[in-house]
Amino acid sequence: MEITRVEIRKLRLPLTTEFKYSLGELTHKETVITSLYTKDGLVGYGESSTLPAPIYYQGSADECIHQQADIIAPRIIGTHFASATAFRDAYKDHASSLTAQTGPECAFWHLLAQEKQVSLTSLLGGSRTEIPVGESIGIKDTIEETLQEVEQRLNEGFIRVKVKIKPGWDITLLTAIREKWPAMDLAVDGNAGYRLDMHEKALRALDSFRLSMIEQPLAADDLTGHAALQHDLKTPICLDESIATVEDMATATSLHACKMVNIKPIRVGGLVASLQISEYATDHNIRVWCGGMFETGIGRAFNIALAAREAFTYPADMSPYQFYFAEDLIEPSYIVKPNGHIDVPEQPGLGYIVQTDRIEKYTVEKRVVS
Ligand code: OSB
Ligand code: MG
Repeated sequence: MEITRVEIRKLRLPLTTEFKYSLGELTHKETVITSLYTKDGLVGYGESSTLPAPIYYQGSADECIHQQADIIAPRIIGTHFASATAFRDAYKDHASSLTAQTGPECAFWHLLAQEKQVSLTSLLGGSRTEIPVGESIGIKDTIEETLQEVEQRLNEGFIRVKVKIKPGWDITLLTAIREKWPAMDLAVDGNAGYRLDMHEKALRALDSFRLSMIEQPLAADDLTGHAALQHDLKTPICLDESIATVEDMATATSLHACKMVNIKPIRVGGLVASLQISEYATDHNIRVWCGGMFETGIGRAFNIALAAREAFTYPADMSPYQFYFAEDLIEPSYIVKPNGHIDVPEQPGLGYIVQTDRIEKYTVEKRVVS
């Protein structure tokens, strides 16, 4: 497969509702859509989902565009690649942003699926026909608002709910949720907002809410802190921000820093690393599941295919686009069925039709390398 042209677009999409978490507040979404063109006339799409500020993880949209256009594109144009690993090897030690790496690599998987005439899911070794999903609920102004959203999601069939927490927005909230729904599958995500020395009491108190996991309570680099906490808590700790590579996963495993890991292609540079990390984790009895970062349907298509692998046993963060955007970049978009699952597409390629006119409509910047 030989790439002849790379198009990189920065998109700005208004959010239909703003989203707050421990580090800040989002009012609109920026994302980078990468398309790869081959000599044989195929086009592959991928997404590097970014946030309007370089919070959460590395890589603003602008940094992504710079690395994709100036570092990655020149290394992939004109060369024949037989596998996604070979493709990734062409730039992985040269482009430091894993966010920037994700879009091109996913676009390459999309090309492979088209060339081989198979679904992305079967290319990735997935066998599920539907995946269980849940919502990630942001920090609201009032507990009442959160309860209303939880109720709405449960009515819509969502199988589990994850609520964002931060110091001071945790115990009272969880007490209120558990009072109404003693048995629902409930998880929390601290987005690295706690410190073991300052918030030990609250962190220990989380153990009494029968949570299915406590996601990333402490700083990304505080693996020993997570290990100390996991040692004392019966609730599984799930790492998100801490795990960027399979080496991080190995370190976390040897420290017993977690019992679960949230795998997001966008955080680890694409699907090659997602597969490596998930295999390492399952081999070491760490439960894996697929997270998200407000991708549009293009990025979500890769997350859905990944979550269709047997190892991904916990429901994915996979809210439908309507929760965030006025329209999706794929049509028809995926839907959450009343049983709380999303159907895994079986047709060859991405499984969804990319809406190029909508990509164009939201594009605020474009770079072409050929
Ligand atoms: O921690 O999982 C996270 C969004 C932005 C940054 C970090 C996180 C999230 C989410 C989004 O929880 C979940 C989704 O994409 O549906
Ligand atoms: Mg998280």
